[in-house]
Amino acid sequence: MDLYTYYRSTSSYRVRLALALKGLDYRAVAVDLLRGEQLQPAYRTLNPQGRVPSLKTEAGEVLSQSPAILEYLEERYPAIPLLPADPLPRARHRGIAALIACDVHPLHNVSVLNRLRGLGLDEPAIRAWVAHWIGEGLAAVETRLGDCGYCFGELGLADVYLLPQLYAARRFQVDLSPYPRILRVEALAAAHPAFQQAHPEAQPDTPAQVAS
Ligand SMILES: N[C@@H](CCC(=O)N[C@@H](CS)C(=O)NCC(=O)O)C(=O)O
Repeated sequence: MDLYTYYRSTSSYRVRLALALKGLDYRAVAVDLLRGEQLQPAYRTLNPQGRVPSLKTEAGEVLSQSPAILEYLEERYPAIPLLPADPLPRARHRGIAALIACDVHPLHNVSVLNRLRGLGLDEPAIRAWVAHWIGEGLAAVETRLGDCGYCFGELGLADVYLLPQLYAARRFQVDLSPYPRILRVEALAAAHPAFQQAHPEAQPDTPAQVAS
C-alpha cells in the first residue's frame, strides 16, 4: 500500500497509527502541505479534494478521507481490531472519533487557517482561535474517558483519533493540564512502539529541525 501523507497532518497520523497498530507495511509518499503539493494536478488526479491522507490499496484503488480509510483497514485487516466486538463500546469509540474528526480538526486545517489569514486575522488571533476549539473539544473528550488505561481501557479507535489531536494541541500551545485522563492516555501511548513509529517527528518527511 502507498500512503500519501504529511508528517504533522492530524488525519494522516491517524492512518499511520492504524497501519502500525495492525502491523501493516506501506510506502509513505510525502505531500508537502506548506508548499501546496496537495493542490498540484499530480496529486489532485489521485485526490480531487486536495487533502491528505490518501491510501492506494494493494489492488491500486485510491481511497480518501481518514475515517473511510480507517474503516477499510478495519474491515480488510480484522486480525488486530481497533474496535471492540460489542455495539455499545464501539459507539463510544466512534463518538470520540466523530467529535475530533468533525468538530475539532476541521477548524485548524491549513486551508481554513489560510482563509482566516486572508480575512486579516494576525497569527496570535489565529492561535487563540485554534486553541479555543481544540480546548473545547478536549474538555468534552475528557468527560467521556474511562479511569484507567487508554481512552476506554484497551487501545482502540478513540486513541487513534485522540493522539494526533493532542500533537496538534501541543503545537498550538493548548493548556492540557485540566485534562488528567487525556494526559494519562498520552503518557501510555508515548511508550507504545506503534505510536512511536507513526509519530509526526519520526517520519521520512519530518524536517530535520523538528525531528526528535
Ligand atoms: N476529513 C478529512 C480531512 C483531511 C484534511 O483536511 N487533511 C489536511 C491535513 S490534516 C489537509 O490535507 N489539508 C490541506 C489543506 O487544507 O490545503 C480526513 O479525515 O481525511
